[in-house]
Amino acid sequence: MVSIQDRIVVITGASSGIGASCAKMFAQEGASLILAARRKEKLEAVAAELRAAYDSKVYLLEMDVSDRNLVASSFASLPKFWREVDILVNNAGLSRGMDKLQSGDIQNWEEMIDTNVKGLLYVTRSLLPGMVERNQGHIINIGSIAGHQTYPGGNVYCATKAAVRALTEGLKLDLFGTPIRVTSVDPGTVETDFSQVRFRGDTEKAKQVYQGMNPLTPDDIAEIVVFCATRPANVNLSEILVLATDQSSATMINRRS
Ligand code: 8X3
Repeated sequence: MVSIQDRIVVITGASSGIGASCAKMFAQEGASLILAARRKEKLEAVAAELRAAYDSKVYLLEMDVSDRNLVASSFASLPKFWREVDILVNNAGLSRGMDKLQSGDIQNWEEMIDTNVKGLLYVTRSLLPGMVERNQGHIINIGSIAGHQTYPGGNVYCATKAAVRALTEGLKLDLFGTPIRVTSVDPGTVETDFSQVRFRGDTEKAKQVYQGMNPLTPDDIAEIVVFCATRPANVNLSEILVLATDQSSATMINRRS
């Protein structure tokens, strides 16, 4: 394991779920963290925990990744200490609804495309030139099984995650000849507020997603993300599909009740 002590790590969507778990696990390894999310109070709570538990250096960005100008200006105006970002975890993402395409809510589509695809691009476009200039860096995209398999009602969400997969590949091609690493960690069912967001707070529907199965936890994924970031420089984990043992495909989930 290669030390990432004092490395500067940007994590988007860091206020909850996989992002917050990544923040915790990178903090445990002594990294300095730039945490970005829309919800300032939640971000502040995560930061307070990390400062108290690990004495971490944390810088917060209250930011919607789909706000192109805000993303550009937030990263352009980072204080000197924080400018040389070593690792970017593109985690911010969401799903909205599971309607058939013929009855899909166009506003939901926009939100998913804007966050999962455009947001990832805006953040990457802001930070990658510095990595190229310094000849150092690692981009870790959080994809999904949904980028490998399309499931009924998944249409646009699956398309955005297929786009993330293509962008991970494209990045690696465009970075040919540089030492910059590009990784995609693609989870299946992870118990977070993902389903609450998808079903807009319909707790019953959200609960059914995890009903009777043993899902992955955000910590399971964060551990893998940190594993990728701590390999020796000659090792690039390109793509990791991570499923709960109870999940055999996007649609086959073993439920005991
Ligand atoms: C989350 C996994 O299968 O609910 O990206 O789309 S799934």
